[in-house]
Amino acid sequence: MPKSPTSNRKLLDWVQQWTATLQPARVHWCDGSDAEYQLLCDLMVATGTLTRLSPEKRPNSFYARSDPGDVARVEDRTFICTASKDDAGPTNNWRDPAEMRATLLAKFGGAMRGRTLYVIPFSMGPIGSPIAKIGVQLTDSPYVVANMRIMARIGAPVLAALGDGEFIPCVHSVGHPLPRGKRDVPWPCDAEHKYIVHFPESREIWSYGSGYGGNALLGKKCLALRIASFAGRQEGWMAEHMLILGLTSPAGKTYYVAAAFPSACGKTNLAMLVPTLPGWQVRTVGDDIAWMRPGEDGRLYAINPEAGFFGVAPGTNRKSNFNAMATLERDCIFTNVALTDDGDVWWEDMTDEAPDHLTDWRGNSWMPGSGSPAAHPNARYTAPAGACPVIDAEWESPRGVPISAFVFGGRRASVVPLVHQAFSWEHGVLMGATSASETTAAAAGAVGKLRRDPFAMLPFCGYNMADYFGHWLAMGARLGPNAPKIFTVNWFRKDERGKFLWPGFGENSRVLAWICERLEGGGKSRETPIGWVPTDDGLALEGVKLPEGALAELLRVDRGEWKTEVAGAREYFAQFGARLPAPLTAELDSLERRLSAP
Ligand code: SAT
Ligand code: MN
Repeated sequence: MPKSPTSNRKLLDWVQQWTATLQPARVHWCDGSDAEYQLLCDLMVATGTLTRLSPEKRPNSFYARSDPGDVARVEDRTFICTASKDDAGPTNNWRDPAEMRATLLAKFGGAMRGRTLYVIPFSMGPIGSPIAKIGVQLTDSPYVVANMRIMARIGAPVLAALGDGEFIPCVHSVGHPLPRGKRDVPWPCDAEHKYIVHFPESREIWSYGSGYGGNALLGKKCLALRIASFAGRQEGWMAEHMLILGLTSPAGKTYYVAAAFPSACGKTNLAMLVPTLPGWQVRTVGDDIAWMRPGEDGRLYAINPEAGFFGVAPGTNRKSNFNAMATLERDCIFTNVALTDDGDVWWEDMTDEAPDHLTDWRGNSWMPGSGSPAAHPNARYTAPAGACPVIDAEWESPRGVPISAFVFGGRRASVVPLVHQAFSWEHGVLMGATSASETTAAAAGAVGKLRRDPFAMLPFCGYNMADYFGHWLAMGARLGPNAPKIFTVNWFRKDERGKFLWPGFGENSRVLAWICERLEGGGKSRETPIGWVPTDDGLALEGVKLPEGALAELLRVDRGEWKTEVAGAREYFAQFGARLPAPLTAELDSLERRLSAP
């Protein structure tokens, strides 16, 4: 590709200005070609960033081991910089935009010395889709370029679509300049000084110090969720932390469902589920993010803005996610999993038994019983979505797919039943706003702690969460009778000995089938104070082996426990003050009344 393959003045000026600040040794405009990808991968093999996996075992696939200080998203280093602190809201880390710019400009000054600055034009969403958005990321990490090529549409076709139009500028540096004569490290970063920074009002992203996942692949959480959620409120659409799946009934009718779960709670497994319920079929549109707009017919249409899966590897196997395993057979990048002695990858629960010997994610020799996991719990694969055997025929449709139902979920050992349906859109918004989940390894910090994670957007909402609730209410009013129906699921309820009550995975199709029946006005259910719950014979359970009493416990709604939930929700809502939309308080009051009614 020529040195500057665009005539977009704004883009050229922006690249030039940042080149002056970052002082890279050279600038490379990414064309997104396969030849470029191969060249970059070869380069990273030479520098030790990547290991090529055995071509017999996993063709065209690579392995990366990160710095142990750079293994997950860093929520306490993620900032929303709006002019007014209240516009970021109490759930975000706010910084004054001018102060943050000054702090970061000092960090970015000379940050790319000795390195190549890669310019990555990328499209979130099918190129040319009316719902898609174009960004341009500057980065000094070839690992980021290679991952972005899988996760988004990048390069020359994006520049062509951009023309002289607007793009979202994204600046990224690993923060590890390379003085002349100094040897590079396999995973350069500045682990102690990470900044993942968003300026939603001017739609800019600045990320410094990390090379990992959502911190560094700026199209994903930074653009497609934080900036897009802000833009969606301004422009009347929605950017959500949701998988999208198509479910076809034995009668041949397809329903598209969008489901919000926090990171590492099984979105990818659900999106690619192999139904155990005979006659049903699941197809995948996306596994992490949904962008949705009302269509001309008044229904809500969703696209997957991504082109790949950045999934949690540990726990993935042929039983838990057959289709993911098939997707991972070639053309992938694996990060922080373990390496087998014959040049393949392994992670916890990939097979029933661990190999006799491995090299773990830290590069140490590992044997079963070593006492520490071989793969990091947030080890990831980066895989092209098109390789998924059950990818939906419509997954790249520019207009998107019509959504019939929203599902909220999280990890809850108690209280929340297997499935329940909201009485109304407003009640559903309350469900989303009050959802909570036990924390996972996807973000740095404690694992297994229950925290409120509204709409699974706590780490990803680019503005005041109370205004976000208001936006949901407004979208419902606009969609009226075309609004999707809203459900909450919980695959993770446990018995008193701490064992999961529900087998999950493919069996979740039984819950999805009930949801579809409800959409058609059927689905045997009973009214409870918290919503519609299946009757004891409401779910198709032939062939599922549940322990004695498990079903009753899975569907149990305990008024006392739910009153405690309501009290917790009130406390949580208090932080939003007068900004909390009144209909949410009204919904919470009604719920409380129903719980207290005889
Ligand atoms: O944010 S990441 O893309 O690293 C993964 C996640 O937390 O969902
Ligand atoms: Mn996610």
